Amino acid sequence: MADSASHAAARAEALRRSIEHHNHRYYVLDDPEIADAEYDRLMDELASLEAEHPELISVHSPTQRVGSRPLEGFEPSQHDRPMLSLANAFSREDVVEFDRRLRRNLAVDALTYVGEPKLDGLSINLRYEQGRLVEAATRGDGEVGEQITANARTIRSVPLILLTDNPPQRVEVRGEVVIRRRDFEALNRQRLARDQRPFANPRNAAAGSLRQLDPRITAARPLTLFVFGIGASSEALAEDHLGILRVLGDWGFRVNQRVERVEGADGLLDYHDRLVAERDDLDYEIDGAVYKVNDIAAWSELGTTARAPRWALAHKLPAREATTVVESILPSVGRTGVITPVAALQDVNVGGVTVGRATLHNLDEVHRKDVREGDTVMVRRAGDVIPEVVSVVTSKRPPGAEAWSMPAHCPVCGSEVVRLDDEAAHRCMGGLFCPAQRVGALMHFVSRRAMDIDGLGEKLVRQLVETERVRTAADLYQLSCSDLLGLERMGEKSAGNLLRSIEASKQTTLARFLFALGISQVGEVTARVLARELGSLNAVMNADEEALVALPDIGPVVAQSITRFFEQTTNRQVIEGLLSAGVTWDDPTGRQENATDDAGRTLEGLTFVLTGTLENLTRDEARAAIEARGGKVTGSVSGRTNYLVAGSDPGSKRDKAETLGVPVLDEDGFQAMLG
Ligand code: 9MJ
Repeated sequence: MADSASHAAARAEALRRSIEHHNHRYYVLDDPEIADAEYDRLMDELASLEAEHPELISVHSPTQRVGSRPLEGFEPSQHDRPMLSLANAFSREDVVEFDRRLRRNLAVDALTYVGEPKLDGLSINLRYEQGRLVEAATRGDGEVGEQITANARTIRSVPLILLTDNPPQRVEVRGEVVIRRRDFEALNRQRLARDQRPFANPRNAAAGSLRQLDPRITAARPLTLFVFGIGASSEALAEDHLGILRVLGDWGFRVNQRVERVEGADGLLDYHDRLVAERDDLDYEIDGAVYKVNDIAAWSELGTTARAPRWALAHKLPAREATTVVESILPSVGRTGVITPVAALQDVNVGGVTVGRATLHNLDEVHRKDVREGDTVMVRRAGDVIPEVVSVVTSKRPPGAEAWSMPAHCPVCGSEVVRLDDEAAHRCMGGLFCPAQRVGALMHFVSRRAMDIDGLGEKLVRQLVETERVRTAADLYQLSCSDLLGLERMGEKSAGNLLRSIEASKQTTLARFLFALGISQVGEVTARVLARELGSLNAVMNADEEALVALPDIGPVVAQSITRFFEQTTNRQVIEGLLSAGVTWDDPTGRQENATDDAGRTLEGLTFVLTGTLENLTRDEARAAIEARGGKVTGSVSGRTNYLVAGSDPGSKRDKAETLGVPVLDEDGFQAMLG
């Protein structure tokens, strides 16, 4: 027995070391040695071992990174050594003067420095005892910060155990937590898709993520730690700063690759210039260069002021923000019909690039920031992302400037613009007709589960639209062989195949046809309900909201979207075109296709709400799976909700479900329920 326990302990230790090693390869060196599946297998083995032998679990196990429960609040945490800020230099003269002053104070002719990019994130202090992470804290006022240990543990580039056999007894490691640019863009895309307000910039996102009381939320945010030094240490680690950074790298931390040894003031200025030139290519936001004297013996000689060490300097980079005037606010129609307000600006140079437009995201954002035509605004450009309006200088507002409103009609096609009740976005309702939406609408129309026209990929659809051979779906049925032969890489054989495929698609079902129209909120399942319950296209087109809401599984938002769609004369014209081209169905209800689904209506009568990201299903797929089993999906949690399905980063819906006592399913629980 004792033998098997000690065997398990040894195996667990070996697994932890191996996992930490691969973690370091992946999250710090960006150079994994094994496939994700293999890594998962190691984690699974460790987790089962720990489940069998709970006495083996410790907070330093990689399985425990996201283990903790939400906190009530943050405890204060006193740093062993204060976290000072940095003195600033705004000009080249400031840098030359810094070097001159230090050389004078040290009575030397020349100094060697270390140049570092100054990352724009949140500084943290990590305390390790005997090589194990015991506490993490924000900078706070420099003396006392907030303890965020559970959150820091979720950051994969924070080693839980240092990769060394002889760590100091106690040491503070310091660095900057950031969100890399590509991770930030993905995070904001995800937030917009969930109608959550996007973060203004990576810094705010990183700061907000670290200050979450629930570490599970932090765990879902793509945070990265770059270390730049140490605080108090029970042992001297090296004689110079580069040596310290080397030791930190050996311990498993990420040290910025653009850290360099530079000589004298000329070296510093040259380092700064190169950083400015490379700024847009960096994957993280920086707001300056940091210069540090390399020789640590000189640090105590130079000492510190009340705020900052005398041996270091932050040299600011040119600002990426500028003020300019909003000439007009234009509604811009995207390929799915979503209308984005865009500010047309008086051209302005922002950090070396001329900016003439900035996104305002959606109408709520325009109102929240209260941006009006004629306003003077602050705009920000960060890397390659679309410039944004940050705020309005209200003192400069011209008299009579009026609040902006979304136009009632699409600026591209004149169809009605509607905001469906539970969406942040406004949409053009002319889905079948609007030139801005042509490619998107056609791709959907021809897709396998819609009209199922084989051989029409996106490239081809684009060519057909760009050469104006096709404007609406109805035009597809007018294509001739000679129309197709003029296109790139289109031979007689493929043209013939495509025409046959188009011809074959004419015989369809009403359900498929309704789905193919691409009505917002109408997926396959709703299309089938409409076909089954109403029986004919005319009945669907003429149903009012009241009649639609009376149908099973159709709520007010879907009903509104359907009636608005068919109210557009332009959409009706396209539908007429399709019918007169010969699109038809014998079996209006598509009963055959329904048959298989009706067999398993295991979720009949149950109402679900979806939140967060599921790993193996998109939101639409999860919805379809529920609807196919007779269940219903609604947008918000209420007393009538039977289950909340919560993926990662679930947001406020989860809190609400817990308050109301609504059971919460994770992805596994949900899959089990689907069978
Ligand atoms: C940042 N933010 O990247 C320091 N920093 O050193 C770097 N901050 C720093 N160094 C001493 N690279 C105090 C702050």
